[in-house]
Amino acid sequence: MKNYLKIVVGVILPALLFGCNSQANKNTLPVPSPRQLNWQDLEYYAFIHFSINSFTDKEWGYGDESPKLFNPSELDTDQWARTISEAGMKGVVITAKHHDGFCLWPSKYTEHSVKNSPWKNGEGDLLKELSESCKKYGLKMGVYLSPWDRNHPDYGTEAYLSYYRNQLRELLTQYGPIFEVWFDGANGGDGYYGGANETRKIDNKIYYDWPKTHQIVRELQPDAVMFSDAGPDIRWVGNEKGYANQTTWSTIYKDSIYPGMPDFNRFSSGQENGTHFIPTETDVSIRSGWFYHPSEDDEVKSVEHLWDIYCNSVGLNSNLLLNLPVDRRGLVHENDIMSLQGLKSKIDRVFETNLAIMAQLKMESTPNTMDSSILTDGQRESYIELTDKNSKVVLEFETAKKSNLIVVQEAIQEGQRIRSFEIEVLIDSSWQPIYKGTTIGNKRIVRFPTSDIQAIAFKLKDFNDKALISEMGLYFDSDIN
Ligand code: FUL
Repeated sequence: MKNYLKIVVGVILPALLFGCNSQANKNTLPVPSPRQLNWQDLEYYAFIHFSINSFTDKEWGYGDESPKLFNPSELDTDQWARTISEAGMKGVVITAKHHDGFCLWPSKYTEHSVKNSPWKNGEGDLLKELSESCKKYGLKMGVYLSPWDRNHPDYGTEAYLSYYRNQLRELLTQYGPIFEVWFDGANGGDGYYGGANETRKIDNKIYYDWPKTHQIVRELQPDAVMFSDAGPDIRWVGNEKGYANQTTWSTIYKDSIYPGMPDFNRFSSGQENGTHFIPTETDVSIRSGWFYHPSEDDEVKSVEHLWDIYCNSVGLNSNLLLNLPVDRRGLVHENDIMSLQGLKSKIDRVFETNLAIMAQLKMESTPNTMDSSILTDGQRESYIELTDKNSKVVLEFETAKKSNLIVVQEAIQEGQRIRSFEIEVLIDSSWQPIYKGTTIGNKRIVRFPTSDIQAIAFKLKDFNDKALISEMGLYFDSDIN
């Protein structure tokens, strides 16, 4: 009932204000599925790369490593989950199997796993431990299962696909709810392959027969989103640096991209008129490597760097998947924890007070002023609808507000529509342009030099059919004077 009221406010009231009677629900744009919307709400969650590579100082194991090398001395998944939850992240995706083929759970389909390692005398199951820790700390769990397997003798044949799918079934049935399944795009090349020691090339487009594998995920974990370079639910942002494109459409022509395609970057901005809603996920490691290397202990990304990444991923219509390379003890390293905590307190500090709550909302084509709650209630379902190009949404303050950051969100449940916008602010009674942007989507974070502002004017320049703005926020990052 509450939601119903909000939808009425969101659609009808602005329609009255602007004298239009269009219905936002009637559109033909691709829109997110409920599972994609739930995923988009998570915004920030962890990746963990931990496996045999953590002990061999490598990024890509060849596949011939002895399981005996996997021997963490103090492995504690509660420490991971506590760290992740205290960092304000909502979940964790774990490398259940990386390219070297070593499995962190005792898969019944291979000997190349924890069951032949000294860890817990071969009795351990890391996925089980992590799923229990996630439950304890209220985190969602996701799994990365590398399609490329440099250990398996059958890699490159049909038999391997059955093996891969059997493993996927194990992961999706033994460890409770899974929120995300991560299908890596790195595929094929040289490897051990059961002793063949050769190069195996596969055709990325056809070998994996992905629709069949996707079906297993839909059947066993219908709420899970699937990541790959090309979706089907979420897609790669196109780089591993942590920065989404300034223009980021969540829409794409699904068949224009495929996992592992060579010139993928051409499409990393998405395609405005794309036929499918497949938003981006930004994956980046807190260190340069994905796996732990002692030499990188003093090269953990700083809080400032992570904040910049956050603003350029979550703040550019993407979600942030931040990798933590668990160390040889089996713990998230102290230096990584310091940066994570620093980022958490920065995010808390900046977003503690939405100054826009104190504003009066004005639209150009009407003399009416209303309070700003429709834009500051944190509800995607309540939004204002604008149908005229060059419409303005103005937030006015009684007294000037010291600020330097604006957040704008579209009602993406109705599709992504805004192509370009500008922001002006009123300083000492004079309007000054501070920003020109393109897409918004789920969230756009705009940073600008600290100013005492009396009003903000959000000016729509261009959009598809109509613009639906669900949230606006004004904040002050006190680290910048
Ligand atoms: C890449 C892999 O090759 C890297 O090792 C890492 O797992 C990264 C997240 O994805 O494609």
